[in-house]
Amino acid sequence: MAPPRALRDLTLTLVAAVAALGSLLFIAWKIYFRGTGTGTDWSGWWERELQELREREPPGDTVPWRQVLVLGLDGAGKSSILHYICSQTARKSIAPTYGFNSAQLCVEGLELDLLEVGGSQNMRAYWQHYLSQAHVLVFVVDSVDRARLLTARQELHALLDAEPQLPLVVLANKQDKSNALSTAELWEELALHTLSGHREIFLLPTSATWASLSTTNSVLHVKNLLVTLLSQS
Ligand SMILES: Nc1nc2c(ncn2[C@@H]2O[C@H](COP(=O)(O)OP(=O)(O)OP(=O)(O)O)[C@@H](O)[C@H]2O)c(=O)[nH]1
Ligand SMILES: [Mg+2]
Repeated sequence: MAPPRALRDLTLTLVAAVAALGSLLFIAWKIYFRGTGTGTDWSGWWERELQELREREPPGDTVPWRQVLVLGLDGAGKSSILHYICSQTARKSIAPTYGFNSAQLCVEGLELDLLEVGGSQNMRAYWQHYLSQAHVLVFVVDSVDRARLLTARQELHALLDAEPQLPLVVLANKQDKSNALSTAELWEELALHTLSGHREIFLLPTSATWASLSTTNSVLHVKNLLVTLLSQS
């Protein structure tokens, strides 16, 4: 005799629930053991991710490929600027970058690979590993963070010592703030005048805010500069 319809429906519901629970447990198990099963920790995980990114094959010869390495102390505005360049919109809030952040842009016959590596202290030791693949270094400075200008300068000079030919674009960011240092002041504070005369150096005022989109501090000028610079190299 066939079971009553209500009992059949209840059985089907129970089977579906058990299957869904099983899937959830399996996913939870995978996530848990990805971090702990092989004895690796969080930093080991993202280091492998960075390594893969670094070893990634550039695309074929058809479209010229250029890598823009974006560095600078934490909170300087690297992610905000990348977002602005790629979407032409500003973001109200943005999370700190733990690891890296990358974006691709096809513009005027070039494929630009924009790679930000986070700026927190523990990340800075890894910056230099990304220099050799880069076609240009964009170094973002928080123009109001006077307390850390010396650190920014030391980090920048340490990077440049390793790559004497690499073109440099310094962005004096957060120019929308009333107490921002001017580009002339930052040129001095960052000791850009002491850098070798063979390197191409640019210093641009920027502001990654909505209000600045159509001003002289617009991040869109950075995009134009990068395209001009990288079309020649
Ligand atoms: N007023 C103002 N705030 C900005 C500007 N650019 C970024 N910010 C803010 O500064 C904070 C840090 O910006 P991020 O873009 O996360 O900085 P980051 O350099 O990527 O920092 P890490 O990823 O931690 O290395 C965020 O709250 C942004 O909204 C700017 O031009 N003007
Ligand atoms: Mg960031």
